[in-house]
Amino acid sequence: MNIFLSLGSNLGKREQNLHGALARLRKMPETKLLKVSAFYDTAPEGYREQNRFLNAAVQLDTELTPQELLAATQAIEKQLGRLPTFHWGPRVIDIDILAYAGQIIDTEDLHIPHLELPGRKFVLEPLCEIAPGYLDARSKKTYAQLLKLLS
Ligand code: PH2
Ligand code: MG
Ligand code: MG
Repeated sequence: MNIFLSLGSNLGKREQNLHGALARLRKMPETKLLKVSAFYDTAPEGYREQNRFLNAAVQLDTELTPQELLAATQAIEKQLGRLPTFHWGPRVIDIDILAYAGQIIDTEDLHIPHLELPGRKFVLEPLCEIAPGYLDARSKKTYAQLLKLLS
């Protein structure tokens, strides 16, 4: 299945936080991690007065619905000690659903594909390492094309 998540951390031990998230994703029910990108050290975008991030992208297979996957990733964020902060503020771990099997879903708490995906190099760079030819369901462009548009 083509389900992609992005991971990001800029508080505490960033690498350990990403590994902690990956270990927990691997333990989710009915779920298999298919691909994991390298970890990318990136400058903070949006709100700049914060630490650099470590970002990664993963591909997985799961029987969980998009809403169940959202609940599971939010539970992992909580387990790893994420506390509420301001929009785009620093976080121990952020797990965002980027794409779910080509579907377009817009509900109050969930937008798939992720609305900010096309403008974010820190998302597209790791994503292009694992799935450059995958078609973004909103823009109908591949991740490689979207990344190219940013440079
Ligand atoms: N996440 C944000 C805001 N800005 N910048 C980088 N480099 N990496 C992130 O993961 C990131 C960000 C909000 O989710
Ligand atoms: Mg995010
Ligand atoms: Mg998030």
